[in-house]
Amino acid sequence: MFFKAALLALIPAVFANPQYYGPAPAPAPATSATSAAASPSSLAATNSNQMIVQVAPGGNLVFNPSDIQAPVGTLVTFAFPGGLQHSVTQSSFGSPCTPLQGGFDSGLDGNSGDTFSINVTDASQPIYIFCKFPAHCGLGMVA
Ligand SMILES: [Cu+2]
Repeated sequence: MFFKAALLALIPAVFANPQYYGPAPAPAPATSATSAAASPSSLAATNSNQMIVQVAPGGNLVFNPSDIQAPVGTLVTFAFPGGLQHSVTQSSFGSPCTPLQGGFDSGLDGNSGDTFSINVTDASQPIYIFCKFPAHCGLGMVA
């Protein structure tokens, strides 16, 4: 219910959410994401165990939505727009534009239709992400 929200995140703030995604699967930018108990789904439709986050929708340097609460078992799938490269890179509170050591990182991806997914394995801790393309984080591309 959060995706598709017309969120024009004008405030480049880091939002703290009580969730933790755990170790990321190996970066596999071209995989289509389905959760274990789900039928195939497109990026336009989610099932109860999947949330879609758009990466730089419409060329805006944001993640949309930039603030979600995902219970354990959720597959959070980031959808890349193609064109300009972006990434989904884990950071930490206090260092929102610095990769978290040992954190996940999609790598820079400019291919339309590519996705990067993480599984929520612990909902007790927040997780922070940013785009590591030069300057994007400082311009507000955080979530
Ligand atoms: Cu970016």
